[in-house]
Amino acid sequence: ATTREKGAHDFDFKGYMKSKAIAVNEALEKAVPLSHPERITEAMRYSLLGGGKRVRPCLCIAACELVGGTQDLAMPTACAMELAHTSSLIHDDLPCIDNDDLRRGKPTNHKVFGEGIATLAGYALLAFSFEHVAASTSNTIDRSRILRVVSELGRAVGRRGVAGGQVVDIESEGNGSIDLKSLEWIHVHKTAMLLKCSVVCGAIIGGGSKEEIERTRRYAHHVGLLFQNVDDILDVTRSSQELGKTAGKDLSVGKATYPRVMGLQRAKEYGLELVKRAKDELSFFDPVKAAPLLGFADYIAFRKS
Ligand code: GRG
Repeated sequence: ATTREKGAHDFDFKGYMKSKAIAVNEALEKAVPLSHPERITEAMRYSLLGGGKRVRPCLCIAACELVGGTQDLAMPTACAMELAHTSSLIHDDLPCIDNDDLRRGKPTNHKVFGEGIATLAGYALLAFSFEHVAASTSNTIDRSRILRVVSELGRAVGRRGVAGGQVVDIESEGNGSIDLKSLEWIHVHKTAMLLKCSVVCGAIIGGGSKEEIERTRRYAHHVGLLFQNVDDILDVTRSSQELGKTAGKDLSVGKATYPRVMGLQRAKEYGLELVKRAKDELSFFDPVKAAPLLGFADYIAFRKS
């Protein structure tokens, strides 16, 4: 292997993620201090600071660094991605949507603060994500880049992104004959859009070229689908372990998943195809600089839980 390839191979992905997540947690803590009216800030902080892998902010920082920017320049934008993500989780758990009692092993926001406060905390987090990018991004960053970030974020969370994806997901509930195209439409919008937005905005802030930005966008598109593909496969394999090797999950009932739409074996093969496609987009970059994003694709593809 050449020195460059060796460098990429030796990359300590877990160490990288851990150090970025610590920095992101500190920045989030400072961004939303406890203040009047305390009840809503408490609710915002409960979901924002109570765990979470910080995947989106880490992707944002990694993309910024990939194109020559720094962690500090990317931080307000990286935090904005987590603020918007947290907002969508709070709203997703509400009784009127998924009606979940637990999130990250803890009672959901509305279980602790009530539905009214949880709804408002979700809105406030989403609104603040935009304010934070606009108000806290360094003055040294060209204003046109900040405008592009705000526009990408708005698109990613709105009707052409996360919210639209959730609507189609709700509408498709109980549809036993959903095809691959419709399944992926939901995943692209509900999950991949904010992941794409995170890397794209990182690359914008870092001063990436059009080609660099679009490469990272396509990379994250495949990673987003991979994320769901692996989730669906783990769901089946987990159930088969619980039920004994021969039983397994009945793939003919329940919500639409990759194994249900294409069969378990084909779904696994497709996962490998997605990780390859994601990494192919990065072959354009210096492999040492692309190591965090390459490591991230492997981390998603080969995770066990
Ligand atoms: C307020 C933006 C907004 C949208 C409202 C409710 C809704 C519309 C959309 C639901 C969006 C949703 C829950 C998508 C699933 C996203 C997903 C893959 C969540 C899990 O992400 P991880 O694993 O979670 O990164 P952690 O806990 O690590 O943060």
